[in-house]
Amino acid sequence: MKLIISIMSREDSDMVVDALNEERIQVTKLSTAGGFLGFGNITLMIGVEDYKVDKVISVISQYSSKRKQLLPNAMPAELGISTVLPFEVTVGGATVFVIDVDRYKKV
Ligand code: 2BA
Repeated sequence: MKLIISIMSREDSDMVVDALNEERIQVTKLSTAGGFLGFGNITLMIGVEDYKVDKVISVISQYSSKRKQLLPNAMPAELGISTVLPFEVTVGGATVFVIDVDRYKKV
């Protein structure tokens, strides 16, 4: 058995948890914060049989890997310009640890 620990944004974590629950994979969600930037993030703890590890990593990659997104960037009205110029930002990204579990027991 393995324990997968994965850190990602709160927005992405909702989709990851839903997709894992649909696969009948249990998840514990912790509210955490990055030590460097101090931004809030989510840490998921997922205990699974070894053969499910790749499936979990593929779900995490599908819903939380780094991607580009266009955001609207409205020009200030004082400039008399009504154009909205989109700009590109990078969102998402997950860190994944896979750890051997010596013993798993529910009492
Ligand atoms: P990422 O490497 O994508 O890391 C995002 C968040 O994932 C981190 O938030 C942290 O909460 C967690 N994380 C990543 N790698 C980890 C690890 N090996 N062990 C435990 N937790 C881990 P932050 O610490 O706030 O970092 C945010 C972003 O700032 C990082 O994005 C990275 O691009 C940058 N960064 C982090 N530490 C840095 C440093 N010492 N020097 C320069 N840049 C740093």
